[in-house]
Amino acid sequence: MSTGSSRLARVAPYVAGIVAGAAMLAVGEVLAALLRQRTGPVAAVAELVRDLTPAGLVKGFIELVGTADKPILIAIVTVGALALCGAAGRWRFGWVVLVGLGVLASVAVLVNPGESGVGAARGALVVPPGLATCVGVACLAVLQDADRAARQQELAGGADGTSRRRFLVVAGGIALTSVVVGAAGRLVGRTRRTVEAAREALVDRLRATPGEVPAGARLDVPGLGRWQVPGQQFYRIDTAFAVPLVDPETWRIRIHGMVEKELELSLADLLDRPATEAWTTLCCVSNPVGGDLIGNAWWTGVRIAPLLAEAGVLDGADAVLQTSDDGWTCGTPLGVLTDDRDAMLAYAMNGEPLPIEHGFPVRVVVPGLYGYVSATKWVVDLEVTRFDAFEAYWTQRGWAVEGPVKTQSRVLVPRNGTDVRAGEVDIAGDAWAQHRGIERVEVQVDGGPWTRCDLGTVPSTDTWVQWSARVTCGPGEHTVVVRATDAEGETQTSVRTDVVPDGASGWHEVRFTAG
Ligand SMILES: Nc1nc2c(c(=O)[nH]1)N[C@H]1C(S)=C(S)[C@@H](COP(=O)(O)O)O[C@H]1N2
Ligand SMILES: [Mo]
Repeated sequence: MSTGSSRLARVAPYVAGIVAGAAMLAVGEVLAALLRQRTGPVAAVAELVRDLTPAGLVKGFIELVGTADKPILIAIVTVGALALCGAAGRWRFGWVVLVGLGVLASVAVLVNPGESGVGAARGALVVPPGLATCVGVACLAVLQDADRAARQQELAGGADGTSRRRFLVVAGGIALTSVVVGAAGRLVGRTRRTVEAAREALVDRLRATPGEVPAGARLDVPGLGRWQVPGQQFYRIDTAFAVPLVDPETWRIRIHGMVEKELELSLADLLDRPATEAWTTLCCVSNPVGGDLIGNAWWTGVRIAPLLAEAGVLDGADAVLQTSDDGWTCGTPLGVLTDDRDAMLAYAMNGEPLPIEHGFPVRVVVPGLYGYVSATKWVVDLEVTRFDAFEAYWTQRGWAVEGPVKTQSRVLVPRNGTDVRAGEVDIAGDAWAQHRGIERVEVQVDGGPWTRCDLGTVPSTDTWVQWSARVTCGPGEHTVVVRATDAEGETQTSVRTDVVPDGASGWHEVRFTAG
């Protein structure tokens, strides 16, 4: 055996590991791009590393390298991952290292504050690292097998190098494919980056105010959470595995159906019209009692009522069928779009262009209705029609045709199952009954009398209301129940129902221990 081939035999396990690692990284990136996720697994890990690094160090690093911080961090993560994979190549159970990296990347995308989403949208986040790990592990197995075969042949003497050549061909093939796949990933990801850039370019054109939280809306109880929810932290619900990427320059909305005159508007047309700004709390019909599929934001856009008036709604219409760029539909009662509430085509959220995941460039926001019957993201079509003429996406799947928000309240402080100091205990949370308003919130501790809570002051009936109460709790376990009464005098029912077909009802209950 020549020294050349023995040297090759020595580095072959590392090559196997690095090439398998490269395949893993490439597959992860291309899948994330195909699913139109904001970041690939590598960038997600880089962001996690940055977030876990002490702020002082991060600041020093940015001062040192300037705007090159992200590419440098991504390069470090890439090289680090490949080095670990290289080391793993030497080991029979090297796949464990790849699985470990896959788990790390999955955690990184799941905790990434820039990736919103629940349910399917959230689950889709782990598809790229998950499948990439499978591919990486498979490549490693193939390469380690090929290396083992070559080694055996070399040990047996009469090596003519065929097995070693085979190893090289397989490794070269996988490496080349990885480069091509990785490059394809960059190319596919470009659409997302283009729309992201178009969104950035709109920041100054919108002239939306950032929304100043009204004095007294936010109660000062630790753990209660924000009254205004930033876009990045806003709950996300939609059926889109790959978020729609809509070019704001070519976006149009068509208003048609039972109207005298069809309207078609571009984003520039909307921006030319009088803007309306309002606080509106959005919530999801599939939010269980005490759940967190709810958020409050400052929306800027154009009211829908004047647009419908301009189009001239014909007699007999009672609904508007909304359609999104990705074909999702919902049916909204005509009445809530033509009365005096701030039902709007929103183009800004908290003073910025809508985040892509929340409907960029334009979505509908309607105070008082659950999102599934009103809040179409990436909206492109409003058809004035009749409820008996269509079935929308969720009504086809067993959900109610109409979805007014039910009066609800939840305890956020203390959290269920936590310990507090005995004595005076702060109980706090929020309550909502959009477009009716919250008049009263009461808590009941350990089945005792109902205590009326202090309420935050809110600018309209369309938002959630924070509440708090101070109660005395001796050492031991306690149960607190909350109930809200809307401004029409209706107290929320204690009857627990499931979220299907028209939203959960029932009182939220939390247990805690004082000591
Ligand atoms: N295009 C589209 N719009 C949609 C949905 C959807 O699946 N597709 N889901 C709706 C539902 S069920 C809710 S609760 C709200 C959630 O809006 P958010 O993701 O901005 O919080 O969007 C609504 N708009
Ligand atoms: Mo929803």
